[in-house]
Amino acid sequence: MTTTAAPRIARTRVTPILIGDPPLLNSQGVHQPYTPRLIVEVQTEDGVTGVGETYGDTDYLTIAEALAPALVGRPLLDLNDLTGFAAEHSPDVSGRARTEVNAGGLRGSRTTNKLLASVVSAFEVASLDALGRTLGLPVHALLGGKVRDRVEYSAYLFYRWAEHPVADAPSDDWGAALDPAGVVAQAQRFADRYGFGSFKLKGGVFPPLEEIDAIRALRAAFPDRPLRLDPNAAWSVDTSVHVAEQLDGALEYLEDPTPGTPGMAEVHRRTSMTLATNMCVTSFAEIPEAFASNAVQVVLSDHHFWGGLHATRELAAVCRTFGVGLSMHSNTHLGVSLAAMTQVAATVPELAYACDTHRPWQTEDVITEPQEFVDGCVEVSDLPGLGVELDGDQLARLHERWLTSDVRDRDDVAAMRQVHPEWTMPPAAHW
Ligand code: GKR
Ligand code: MG
Repeated sequence: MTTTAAPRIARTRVTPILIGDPPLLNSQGVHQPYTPRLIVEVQTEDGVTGVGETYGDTDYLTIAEALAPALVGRPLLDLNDLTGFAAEHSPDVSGRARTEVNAGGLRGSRTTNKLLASVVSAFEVASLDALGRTLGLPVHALLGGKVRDRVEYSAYLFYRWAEHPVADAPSDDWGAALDPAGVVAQAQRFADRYGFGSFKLKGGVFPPLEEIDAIRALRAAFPDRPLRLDPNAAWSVDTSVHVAEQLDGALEYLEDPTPGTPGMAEVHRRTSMTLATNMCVTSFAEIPEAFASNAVQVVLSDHHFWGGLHATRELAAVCRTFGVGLSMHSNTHLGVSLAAMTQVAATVPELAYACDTHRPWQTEDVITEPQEFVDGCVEVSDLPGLGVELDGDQLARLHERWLTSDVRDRDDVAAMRQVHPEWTMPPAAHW
């Protein structure tokens, strides 16, 4: 059934862009100098335009480019069957040949449904932005209203090189962080510059004992701040248990220490450590087993791969029902995604943990006034829609970069090979 009163979609636009990214290290390798994102625009027949952002690798772009023209003529308000509609209008990307490109592995299994949901989320957000602008209401009001005026984010600490090892790469002045002292210095800078009150260290880079030392150094430097460690499932169950015992009392939570729901359940059973995930619970289908076995105590939602802002609120309700905590995962993103994250986070009463964001690592954006982090928080905009304006010149510049580059997919393994030619994708639980 379709809604007839709402304005219809008259025009859609999908713009692939490449954004500069620092040499951040993780269990697979290192971030490339540029990473793809997609900016989606939805314009109503009244000429109101809404914007959304999502992952930009080839599979996402392929789906988005097929879905965008099919949406023209649909009522803006038909959001509840957007996923079904998208499934009908999507090309099959399941069999696309891949080499080792697997950044998706850092976000759990890479299923066709998740690819679809990630694309749908951008169109859902753009539609809500357009609807809010039409009605003069912020997106949070369309979701039932905000329960807080500011959303707290945590500082996302990465081991990193000072510079990319290739010519003509973007650069910044953060310097290298390759040991506990470097991690503490990075955390101090995050705290001084943005006021972040909690810290997450991306682990899985160095042997676990070195990462334990880094957390201990952070604990000594910031005795009262919540700390998290996320090795992206690089550890075996036994290693995870060892780290959890060593860091007992030092961590707010341990994130995805080991792959898979059964492994996570065993780590929790043997240690009582609070475990968070953006890898083993990434879709509704993965919830029953994980909650029944008490494998995770905090789900890190990502409105992109959960399918949008309404889906995020549905996830919040399920978590509430089962007494599981909720916070937010992030990947390299710009201000449109941050605005969507902030709007939906503002509506979830039980959000008890500061959300993740990569945004401070980005030095460019596609919005005219990038959000500021004050005391680690982003203010919840009450302006119509998402409360951000696209910067057409910036969008065109980053799209031009995409057009003139051959980077189409995030590939942390290939980036690492620039320095270590023998590097291959490390298997999960390799430590
Ligand atoms: O940006 O290197 C990274 C992270 O490792 C990212 O890809 C993860 O998916 O941020 C994510 C996480 O929390 O696991
Ligand atoms: Mg994670």
